[in-house]
Amino acid sequence: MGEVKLIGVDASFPCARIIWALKLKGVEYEFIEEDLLNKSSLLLKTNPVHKKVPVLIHGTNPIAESLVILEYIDEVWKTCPLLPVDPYERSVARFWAKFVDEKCVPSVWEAARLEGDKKEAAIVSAKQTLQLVEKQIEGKRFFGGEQLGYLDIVMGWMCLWLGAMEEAGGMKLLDSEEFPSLCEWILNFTMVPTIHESLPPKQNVVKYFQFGLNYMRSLAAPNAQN
Ligand SMILES: N[C@@H](CCC(=O)N[C@@H](CS)C(=O)NCC(=O)O)C(=O)O
Repeated sequence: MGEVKLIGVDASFPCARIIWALKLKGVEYEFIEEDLLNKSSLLLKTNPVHKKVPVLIHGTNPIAESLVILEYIDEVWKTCPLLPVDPYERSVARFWAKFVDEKCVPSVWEAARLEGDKKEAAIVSAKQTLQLVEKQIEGKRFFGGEQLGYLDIVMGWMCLWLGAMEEAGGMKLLDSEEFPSLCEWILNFTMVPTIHESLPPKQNVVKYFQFGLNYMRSLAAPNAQN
């Protein structure tokens, strides 16, 4: 099958997605910790377009972008299938995965980054995107149905990283009154041993986000519009 290596950072949720998928499928891999402040020649060579982690290296083939990597893993290692079998259900899972990465995560980041009145408006907007996800999990144990699947792994950032973003950004988005189904799903998801055992310590993630937020605020500072 070829050797499997994962270039990543411990506190990153796109990297956690790949770790979960590999572990669920029982794939042995070597984790190569990346220094994002001093990117390695291996990262620059294997992901020259985005220069971001995660990158999966299978044999000599590099694969970048966590959603792409998840699909690759699911196609190559057939045990514990992640994507639904039905083509329509697959398309629905992909739709929500794209929504989460393009709308949900950025809106939560924006709410964390902003301050003052703009923060309040950004919190309302972030909650609106989360409400759309809440509707998707209502009455279900997992996004994948009775079994954890691709979309659960994609949404997995909510089980720890969302709370860390709340802490780093001084805000509260998710509570069990407004988001009962998402909060219950977080418990179900976190109770799966493979997930639970491979979560990084929350304080490491909070520090990682604090660093990121300070950096983003420093970039926005000279611009009066932000
Ligand atoms: N869309 C990418 C996002 C990956 C991403 O944002 N990675 C971050 C770490 S969490 C990174 O490598 N940042 C380095 C940089 O932006 O220079 C994916 O899903 O893989």
